[in-house]
Amino acid sequence: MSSQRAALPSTLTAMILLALSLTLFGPARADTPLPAPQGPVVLRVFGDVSVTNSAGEAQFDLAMLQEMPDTVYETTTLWTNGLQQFRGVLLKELVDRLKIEAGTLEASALNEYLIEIPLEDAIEGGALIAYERNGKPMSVRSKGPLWMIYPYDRDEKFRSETYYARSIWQMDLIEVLASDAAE
Ligand SMILES: Nc1nc2c(c(=O)[nH]1)N[C@H]1C(S)=C(S)[C@@H](COP(=O)(O)O)O[C@H]1N2
Ligand SMILES: [Mo]
Repeated sequence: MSSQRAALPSTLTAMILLALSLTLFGPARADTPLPAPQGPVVLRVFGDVSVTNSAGEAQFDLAMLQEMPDTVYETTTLWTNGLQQFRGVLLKELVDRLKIEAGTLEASALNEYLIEIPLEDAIEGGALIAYERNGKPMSVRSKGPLWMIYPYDRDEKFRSETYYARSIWQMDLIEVLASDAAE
């Protein structure tokens, strides 16, 4: 009996909080849940993507990536000496956040390098958009600020030309190619 009476105030509280947040922040548009970047843009996702925060694309500054759930891979790589610790956002997190459900990703880098990354790599234990190496942000000179990393030590399949080629450093662009266009 008293539980029903207690439920009413909490519902009211929730409604008031909702009304208050709508007043304070304005109605969030369903198709633009991404906030605008405040700092320098480090990654732009364009093409067949509907979740955007800019004209036809999703832009991220470093802080936005850092606020997303992070993953750490400890692994050696072809390009570094000794065990490395990479922290970043799983490609899966990015893809989920942007509601990308089909197609192929074409990632490109500051040096114009371009590689296709299949959506199948967007899984737990798959591609990681690393923004930190051994606890520090990566400069452009040391293959940053974003470097696609795979857990090479964990599975032999990652120690192959296919995954080495997808290990794109200085990544700044991802184009989402619609599945029909990619075939
Ligand atoms: N930004 C960028 N990432 C890149 C490349 C590149 O040229 N630029 N080369 C790719 C390829 S084809 C491979 S096999 C690996 C290894 O490159 P490396 O042999 O130059 O070390 O990095 C990949 N990532
Ligand atoms: Mo390569």
